[in-house]
Amino acid sequence: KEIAVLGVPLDLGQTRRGVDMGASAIRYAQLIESLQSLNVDVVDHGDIPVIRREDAIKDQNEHLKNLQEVKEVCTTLAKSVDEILTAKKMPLVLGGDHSIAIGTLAGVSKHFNNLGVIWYDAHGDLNTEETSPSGNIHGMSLAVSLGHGHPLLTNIGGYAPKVKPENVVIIGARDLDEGEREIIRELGIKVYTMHEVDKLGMTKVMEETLDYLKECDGVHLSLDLDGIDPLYTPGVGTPVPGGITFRESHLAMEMLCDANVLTSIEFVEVNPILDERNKTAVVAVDLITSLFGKKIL
Ligand code: DIR
Ligand code: MN
Ligand code: MN
Ligand code: MN
Repeated sequence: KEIAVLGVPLDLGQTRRGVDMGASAIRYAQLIESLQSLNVDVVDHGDIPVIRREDAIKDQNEHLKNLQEVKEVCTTLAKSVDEILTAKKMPLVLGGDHSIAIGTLAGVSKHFNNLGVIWYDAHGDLNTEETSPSGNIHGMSLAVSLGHGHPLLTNIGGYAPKVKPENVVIIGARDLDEGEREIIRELGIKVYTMHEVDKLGMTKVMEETLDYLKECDGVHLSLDLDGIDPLYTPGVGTPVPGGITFRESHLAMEMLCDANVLTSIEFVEVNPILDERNKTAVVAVDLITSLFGKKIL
């Protein structure tokens, strides 16, 4: 199956500059070449057009920053992802900040009746305009995909919700806002916080995750690089100590590869300006190659 790489140089879902260069940093870390050396059929579809911060509306709702701009970019992204899946290719979306998941999932979910989502992240991204302490849409993208949030976002693609709460698994959470804890409780979302990762070990976490999603007809992996410990991935806008290790993440990707369940993938929040010599993008490429079958032996 052909892999279609799509960059989304959007930084308007949060306030730190530089995450718009994430897709370039991942390409510079030899993503395409590394996949080709595994004999993966990969085509780089380039970047989708985004609105630059300089051109964003100046007078913004501080509780929902850059709403119009994020909506427009996610609408374009949803169309591109939809076309990739219609052409029977697999989308590999590179952020950009995590608000782009709204667009990716809007494009992906119409192709599945029962889409599963693995949200690999230090955060829940389950805020709404009412609960968000920051007003940043990258902290709302999972809530929006579940149908909770501003209608301009939840209705992208013309339907909501994109995902059912019982088909979502969050892995790596260690920084949740109070409103996010409430929605997790209300909707009964499956969460493996760092407590469970420590206690069960990544093998069990992934076995349980795969079992939990076994009725799904597709599975999307949304991987926020801040899910991994900032020791390994310092180039992210909101680092949180005590994260998933490099080895645990490798194992998780290898188990996903062996299970052969993923139907779309996105890697987000790489910020080369905050990084150390592109270390975070290199880890991203390393994890992606594990997803596509790279083995040590
Ligand atoms: C925080 C941070 N919970 C917010 N979220 C981040 O702004 O809603 N998500 N960084 O990845
Ligand atoms: Mn306020
Ligand atoms: Mn996130
Ligand atoms: Mn995060």
